[in-house]
Amino acid sequence: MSFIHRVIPRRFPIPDVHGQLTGLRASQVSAIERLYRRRVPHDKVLTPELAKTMCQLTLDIRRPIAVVLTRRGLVQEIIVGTDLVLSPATSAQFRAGPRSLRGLRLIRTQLRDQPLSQETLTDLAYLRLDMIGTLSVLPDGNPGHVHLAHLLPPDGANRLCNVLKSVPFHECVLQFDRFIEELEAEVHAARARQSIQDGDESAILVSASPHGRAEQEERLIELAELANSAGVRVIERIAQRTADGHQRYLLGSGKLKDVLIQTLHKGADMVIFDQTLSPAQSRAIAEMTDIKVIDRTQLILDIFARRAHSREGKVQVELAQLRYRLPRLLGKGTQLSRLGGGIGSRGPGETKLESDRRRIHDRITHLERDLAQFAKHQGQRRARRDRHGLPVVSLVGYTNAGKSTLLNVLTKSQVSAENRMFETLDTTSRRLRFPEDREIIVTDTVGFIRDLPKELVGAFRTTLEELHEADLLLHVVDAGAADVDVQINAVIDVLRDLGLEGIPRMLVLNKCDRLPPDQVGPLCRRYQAIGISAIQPDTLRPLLAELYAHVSRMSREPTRDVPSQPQNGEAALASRP
Ligand SMILES: Nc1nc2c(ncn2[C@@H]2O[C@H](COP(=O)(O)OP(=O)(O)OP(=O)(O)O)[C@@H](O)[C@H]2O)c(=O)[nH]1
Ligand SMILES: [Mg+2]
Repeated sequence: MSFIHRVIPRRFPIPDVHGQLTGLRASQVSAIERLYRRRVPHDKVLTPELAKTMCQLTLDIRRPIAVVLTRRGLVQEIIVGTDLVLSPATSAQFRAGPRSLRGLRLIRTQLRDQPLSQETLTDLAYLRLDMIGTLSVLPDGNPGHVHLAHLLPPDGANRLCNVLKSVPFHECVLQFDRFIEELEAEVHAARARQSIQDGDESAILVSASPHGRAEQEERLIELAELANSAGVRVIERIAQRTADGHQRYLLGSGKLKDVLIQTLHKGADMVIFDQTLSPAQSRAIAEMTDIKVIDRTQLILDIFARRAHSREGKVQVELAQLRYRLPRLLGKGTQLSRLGGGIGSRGPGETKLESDRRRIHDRITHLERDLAQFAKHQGQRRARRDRHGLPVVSLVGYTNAGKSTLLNVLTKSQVSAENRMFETLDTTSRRLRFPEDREIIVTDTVGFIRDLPKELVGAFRTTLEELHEADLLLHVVDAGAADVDVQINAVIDVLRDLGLEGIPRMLVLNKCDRLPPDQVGPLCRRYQAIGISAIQPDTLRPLLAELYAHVSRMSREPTRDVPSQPQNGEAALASRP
């Protein structure tokens, strides 16, 4: 008998038993290993024979034993002890997307008969198992009660799972294959209803920082605007106060698990963190889940990638994306693509991400060379413009403050202005002619935001350097924003970083039409600003008067010897009060 046993070739190498094996005898481990040979018919949760052997072994080793079963009834994994971690091979082979179940069920023995613990139900939801269950071991080594639970399709309610009434094992009549087929169909139907309703990709937003609730909420509102600007629908916003410091996952692992469970349950496609994830945090999270997890910087880079139209803009964005990804490309082979990926397939493609660091370095060098070329041409453009000797007024400000709208109304142009963040990436210059025949050049450029990713500042340096040519910076502020001070300071910080604090500045409070009329005056006095509404041309007179006065004071006199080219953007609008 033993001879036959030895010569029967194993069709598959027997995988290891995982978990708490210390102190077990080799014979005990081999006995547990032999469970890998068992088969369970499709319609059964567990066979009586397998249940009985598991119970006897449990009694022998005084530790719980879990079997992870596939839908075909094979034993995929055996875990001894209470810690439930699937092996990387199993996680890779059986993926759990937000739209499906994992195709694995787990049944674990327990020495005392107890209902399913909260922790066990969390594992069910986190791992998106088909089913989870415990099997109590009777003192004589026979199976006692079985406790089973399964996930529920998302139905708007917050119930994640359903716990079935416990029954003695031999009375368990659940027909597993039919049950799981119906459950899966319901999950799919619920997801299909959701995608028809919304179409777009969806996300759960998370802020984890030591800041107070109000500040985090304010930042989450801005993050939601950014997400919308990237075409991502926000399903939920979660603020979590954490201790300052370098957490492995940015927030506690229990809380992160909660977030991931919510993401799976609600069918969201990704999690977006307001805080920048360090390369180590990105890697640790990627090892924990298949769900796409990105941070605010990646989101902003993604918006830039969507909006970049000019060749220069595209090069700048790709450069910023690669610089952001480079330190994050140190992970293990299979994780490279997931780590680097943005929202869709925009920006550098997967193949580039999977290439080695060397090639990314080469690409960066190549792009930097391209950018230097652009910068040279830009220098020539500037020189040409300088010969005209016209004063340059540059519009700067927080994204969505109304800079492009103001350029359009001042210079009768048609630059794109929309209610979404980072609509403008490329610089546009247009002439504004005052009735007195004095001309200036007005330039509109990319907007700023608090904590502007440093990769972007670096890559957009050539675009932003144009601001050095300005004789006056018109700082446009959305007067109706909830956090006017924060926005003003964020812009001033960026200007300082760019070494532009020496250029005269004029503060303009835009969108005053959104304020009650009696608040406009006091607000303007408080900030020593000029109040306007770019969508109401009549309100621009004081601003134009100030502009005219400013350029008149400037020593640079406009030269008249170069005939001005006919321009689309010539303004006939201005008139002095
Ligand atoms: N109510 C009101 N809306 C305005 C005003 N000025 C601009 N807007 C709106 O604000 C939104 C953003 O305007 P843009 O001109 O694109 O803002 P921007 O500063 O150029 O934004 P970025 O290019 O993203 O940095 C658009 O929907 C405009 O119609 C205003 O004075 N009042
Ligand atoms: Mg704009």
